[in-house]
Amino acid sequence: STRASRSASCWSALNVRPMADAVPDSRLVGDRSLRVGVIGAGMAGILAVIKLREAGITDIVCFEKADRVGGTWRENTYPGIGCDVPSHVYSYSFAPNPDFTRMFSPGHEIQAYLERVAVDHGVVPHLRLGDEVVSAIYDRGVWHLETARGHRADFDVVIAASGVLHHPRMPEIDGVDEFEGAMFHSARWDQDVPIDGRRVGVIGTGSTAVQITGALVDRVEHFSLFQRTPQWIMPMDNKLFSDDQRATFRNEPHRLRELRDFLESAFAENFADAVVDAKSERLEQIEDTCRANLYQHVTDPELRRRLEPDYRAACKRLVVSADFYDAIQKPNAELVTAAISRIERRGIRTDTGRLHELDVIVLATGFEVDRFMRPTVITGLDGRTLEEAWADGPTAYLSVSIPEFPNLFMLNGPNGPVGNFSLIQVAELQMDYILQLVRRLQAGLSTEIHATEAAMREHEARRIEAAQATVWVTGCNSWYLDARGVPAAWPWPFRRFREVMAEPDLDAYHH
Ligand code: N01
Repeated sequence: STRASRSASCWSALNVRPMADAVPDSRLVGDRSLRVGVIGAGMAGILAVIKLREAGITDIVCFEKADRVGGTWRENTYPGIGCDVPSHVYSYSFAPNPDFTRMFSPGHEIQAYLERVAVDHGVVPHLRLGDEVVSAIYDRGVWHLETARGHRADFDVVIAASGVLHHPRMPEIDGVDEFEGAMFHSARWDQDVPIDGRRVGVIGTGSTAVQITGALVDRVEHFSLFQRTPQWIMPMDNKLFSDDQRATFRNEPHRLRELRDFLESAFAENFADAVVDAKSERLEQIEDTCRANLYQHVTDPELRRRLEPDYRAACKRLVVSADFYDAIQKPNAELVTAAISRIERRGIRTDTGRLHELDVIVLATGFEVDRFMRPTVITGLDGRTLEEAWADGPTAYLSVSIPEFPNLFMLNGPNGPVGNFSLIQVAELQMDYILQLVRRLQAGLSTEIHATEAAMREHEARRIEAAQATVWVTGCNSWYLDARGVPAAWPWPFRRFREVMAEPDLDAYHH
């Protein structure tokens, strides 16, 4: 093809040896210069562009509907936002950041980090900001993409990096339209709304609400936290890195690497591997730590009773906080456990009949976690849409490939390790895996690659069975559970994920 002939000069110009490690030379039947479309310029999309460039692919367009990169970290600007995965694990392995100021970074540092990586690693020229992909149609080896601004572009490969915790979930509460104050979802924080000295109500007690509580309570006149379900809180020591420590990280990179390795294995052993084994001793230790945290910090037995969950720790995504219990016990803070019956003009009324008068309501009510690339309309082989393929819920082989959607690969796709590992680590391993498939296309060894239906079904069956041993099914409701009550997550330890991602099993693919 013309593209195949174009590629030879492209390779020599770049002085890149394609495929050297992935495919034996004797099987190299020719190089194709691939055009790759990446959807989303958050943490995973930035990574995809960097890794594709490293693989010698330069014809890349990364579509981002917003006007800045950063994904979650661009969108979530609520007071107190931070990451509960240690900063030096929540960063790219190839771009360590000696300048993180804390063990667990505030959101703006992560956003600045992502922006800097995008600049330093040559991502910027590939970005098409403010242009949302509205449809992607596959036809005989080519993905035709169309954007909201009416641009059309064709690609050989599409990488969907559109995020997981992305679409705000609005609560179904009567009277939401009646409130006369300001109201917004936590991921749509309105920076123009004054907060200081006002009466603020937050609905929800997930990681987001807990962070907001700690950050707002001292700023507002009255703080009301509307709790439907109490949360276990893991204490956190968010220590500052001193100037000396940061200088050491900068000047002696191996020290930073050692810290990262240590944190990585500690995180895997102490948390990620524990939650997938409901019987593990480590999980009991997590619960003991959380209970001790509650009992040490909350002395009023009545408040303690209202804050104590009746399900196992880490059944819901574990909340990590250094200041929540202190904050909720401040004189101007109130934990409201009566159920919300409706929102009215002046505030929130609970089923006890009491009206909580408020100036601002924050909906920290979580996300629609089953959307993935949607609402983008994606059409694969034989006109089959993603909406049809996912009629019973989103599935993918190893979270990466969907049968009948060739040459489309996902980062942080359905049923992957969301919440239990660092999503950056997950995306890096997935991207290395995807690149091995992309290299086959590059080398002309395959023209269409997509998982077989059989491989996906078998993987799903094993995943669902394994999920029965996790803590997520021990009697709580959470965003991990899909419509059937099955955890939409990776139910095995981290090392198994690493092993499976090391090399694609081509028997699982049409290729
Ligand atoms: O959302 P959530 P989140 N009436 O879904 C409540 C990551 N994250 O944004 O438990 C009343 O956890 C709901 O109540 P219930 C992290 O992975 C990480 O807080 O369903 N309440 C729940 O309390 C996290 O897990 C970080 O009974 C209603 C809350 O809203 C994920 O994002 C920071 C309601 C939703 O909690 C999502 O966290 C932030 C209603 N109608 C987020 N509807 C860190 O790194 C919902 N709720 C620290």
